[in-house]
Amino acid sequence: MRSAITLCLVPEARQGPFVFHEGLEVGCRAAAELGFDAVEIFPGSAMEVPVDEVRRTVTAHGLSIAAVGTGAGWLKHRLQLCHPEASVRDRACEFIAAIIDVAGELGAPAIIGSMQGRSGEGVSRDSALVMLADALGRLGERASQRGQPLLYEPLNRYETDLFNRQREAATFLTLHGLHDVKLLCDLFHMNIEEADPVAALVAVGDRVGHVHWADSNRRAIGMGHTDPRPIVATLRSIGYTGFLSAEIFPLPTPLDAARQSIESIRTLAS
Ligand code: LER
Ligand code: MN
Repeated sequence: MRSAITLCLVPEARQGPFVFHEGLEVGCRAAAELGFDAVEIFPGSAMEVPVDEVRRTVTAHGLSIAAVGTGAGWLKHRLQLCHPEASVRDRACEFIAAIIDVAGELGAPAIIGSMQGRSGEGVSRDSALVMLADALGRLGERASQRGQPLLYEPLNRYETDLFNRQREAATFLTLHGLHDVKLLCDLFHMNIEEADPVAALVAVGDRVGHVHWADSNRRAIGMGHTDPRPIVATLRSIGYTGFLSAEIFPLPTPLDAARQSIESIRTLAS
């Protein structure tokens, strides 16, 4: 398994679960010095990902890009895939599609986490799921044309009511023939929602496309009460060879969080 660390380019997301916030060059230099294989980027939009410049910076540091987040569409523009207004849903899809395109050029998948939205006034959960399936179908196909999966992330109950657990999400993807969509298994959300995270990973097997490597309190693995050993053993047993990406709070300092993350990955999963 390969190591990655989050690098946020959005000032509005300063309080979010991202480790580096000082720009691409500074974040890449720190990630490379610590020995990470890759960075996971959280940009304000596709326009903030100038492909040639990003490729140059990342490769100059011997890194690759693990994934690109789309959550700024929600955070900055309040776009989401199951919004009651079709025009907002369309803009949400366009926002994500543009990120899929630049991520694809950089050899990385895009993530749909908070952009999935939730049911609400005028949208029942059932109709939200129809909208979600439709969007994942179109966006998954676009990702696949660029040689990438699309990463769909079940979130905890305080962030969405669409899917909180891996198994239900995998069943939904299969039911709708969404073969281009893989699951992003965030260990922080799983700690809240899964009765047995290990059993959940076994159940979804090769649907696992990416892992957010976070402890129970969303700090670096080792700073909370999750036991990562059975999780790593299970990921190995299901043949997972993708990224363990530290999407965590930069606590007590970004450097401490990053150092603890890379040490845990080296010790347990390299
Ligand atoms: C995104 O990866 C995530 O985990 C969400 O909790 C962000 O709000
Ligand atoms: Mn996550």
